[in-house]
Amino acid sequence: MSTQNNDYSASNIQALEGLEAVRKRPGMYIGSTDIKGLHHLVWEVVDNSIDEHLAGHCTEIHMTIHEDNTLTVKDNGRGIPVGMHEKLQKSALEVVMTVLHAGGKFDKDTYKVSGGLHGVGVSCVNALSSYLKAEVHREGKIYVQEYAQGKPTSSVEEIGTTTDNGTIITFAPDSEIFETLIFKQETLSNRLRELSYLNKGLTLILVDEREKDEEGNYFTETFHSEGGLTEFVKFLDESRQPLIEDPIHVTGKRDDVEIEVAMQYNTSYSENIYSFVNNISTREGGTHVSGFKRAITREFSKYGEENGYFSKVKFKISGEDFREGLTAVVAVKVPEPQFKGQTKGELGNSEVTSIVSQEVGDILKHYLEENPKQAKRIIDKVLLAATAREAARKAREQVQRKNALTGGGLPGKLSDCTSKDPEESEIFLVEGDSAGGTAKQGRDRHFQAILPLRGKILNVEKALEHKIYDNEEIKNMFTALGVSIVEEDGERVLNTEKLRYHKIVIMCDADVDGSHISTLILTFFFRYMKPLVEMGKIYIAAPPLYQVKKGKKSVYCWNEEERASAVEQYSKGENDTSVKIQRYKGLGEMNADQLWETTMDPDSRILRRVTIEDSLEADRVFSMLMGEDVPPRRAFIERNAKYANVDV
Ligand code: 0RA
Repeated sequence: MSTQNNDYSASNIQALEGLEAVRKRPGMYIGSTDIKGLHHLVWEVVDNSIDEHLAGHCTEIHMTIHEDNTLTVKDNGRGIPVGMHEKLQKSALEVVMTVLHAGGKFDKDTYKVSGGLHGVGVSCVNALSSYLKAEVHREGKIYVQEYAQGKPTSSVEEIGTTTDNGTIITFAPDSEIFETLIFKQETLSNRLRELSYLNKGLTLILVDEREKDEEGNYFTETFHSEGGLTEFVKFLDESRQPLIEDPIHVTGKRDDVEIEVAMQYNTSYSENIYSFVNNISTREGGTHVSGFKRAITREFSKYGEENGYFSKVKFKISGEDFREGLTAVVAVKVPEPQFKGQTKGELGNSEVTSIVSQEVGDILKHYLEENPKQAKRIIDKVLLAATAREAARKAREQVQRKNALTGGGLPGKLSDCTSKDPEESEIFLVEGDSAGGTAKQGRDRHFQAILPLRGKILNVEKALEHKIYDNEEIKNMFTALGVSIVEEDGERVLNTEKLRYHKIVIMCDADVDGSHISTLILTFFFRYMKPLVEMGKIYIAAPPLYQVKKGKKSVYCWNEEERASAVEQYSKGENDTSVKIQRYKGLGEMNADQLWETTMDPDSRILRRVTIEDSLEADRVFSMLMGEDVPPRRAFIERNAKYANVDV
């Protein structure tokens, strides 16, 4: 199969050494070899197609997940060049596919996505794939080359003629490298949707050949947006009530920095600012977001002062108050972005702050002058936010003072662990007093604490902040965990220095009510203790759904398949196939030993860590599941019914 010759030139060896390095230390190039790293491969290929779009040459990107979990990305860009590379004396296609960082060296006339977090080059994808095929349609001809673990297994072959332009990359991630090879449809779908809003006019199509409908058609989704960020904001606020009719839209360019912002105010209390640099999400914000916030505070303050709206206010209005109920997308394109922070998710270029601040400021000032009705509505909301914040501060201080008076006492309901080392301590938040009792008996008291929560906890999505401090369960969670909300420069931040447990485990019944309660607790963490979620401290316990028994033997089952196979195994060679199945309706039905064994014992339990892999989607889902609006909630539940643990 291999047509590789043995006459390695110096450059050949260099190229292979580069790719060897990628295989030796994949983490250095794609972050990790888990499911995140796996998807990183896809983004690497897609980024190249997006670069073609940014350069004005590509209007469509097709992504296909094949049945065998290989993946194809097809674009109608210019096609990877195939001519002879003078210096390396081989086809440019082979150079792009096998030389580290070669891809970007060909044309420098646009902002490259590859300036950012990704940008290790499509050759990295090649190095980490057991098989890859590159097909190029260019100048009337079709060219193909195949590779294994980054090494060509064929020369660049001309296989036919074409009237199209473009590149088709098919690859199989290498099982020697990756812990999992299964692409997640939802992850790919969410990012393609996001890319369609960030690149208006571009069509992105996802086909998943692993999923067929009744008529035998593959799962297909098409993403295309003409409205860009304005539509993005509307999508994010789908289940919220808008405060102004249309999002405020800002576009501008200064000193080679391109800016686009869309912002909308809604009647909720949450602030949601999503930011991007060269199409890459900057989860930790950075200088572009600082510039945006600065403009909001400055322009609204000025407008409010000048129009006498703040004359009666007796306390300081903080920056946060101007952003309550604000959903915004801030996207910039920067020629040479510097990424900072732990996960490189923060833009560092200092010049960007004032550029964004001025551009957004100019348009916002104009908007407020031209739209006094809308401006008044927003200012009224700001005043409400400031008043509520003042009330929340008082309520919080009262709770915290009370704690101080009672010697920082822990909640009476908490059965604490004996260890005082947060690194080894865990807390179980348990639904109901009765399950709490069982958990208390079953636990290892050395490192496991139990806090029972009563029934349905407060839905924080619908409550004002100061109200949440009246709630017993919520107060208990703050005190038991040892975290507090403090104000720094008028901004609320969660102080986690005194966090008492490194694992916070939500343990609810495996039924519909239980999952509702989990969602309420998660909503609380997401809105008021988000850093704990980001730090990966929040877990969900997975109690078994069934116990299948025969004589003295028994086995726990977590899903239908396990149950079916257990029943089959136990009934082997017997006429009587009613062997005994117990369905656990609630945690309370297990005795303490069973609960320990199945759900709490670190050696045998299953814990699911809660991540904000896609906080944008999480926010939308929380506001939808917990909000007022019924139709989207029903649609979501129906769409996801097959994933939910349906109570039987
Ligand atoms: C190098 C140079 C040019 C385009 C590309 C690579 C390219 C790479 C990929 C990967 C997936 N799709 C792609 N499309 C293009 C510039 C081509 C030119 O100057 O004609």
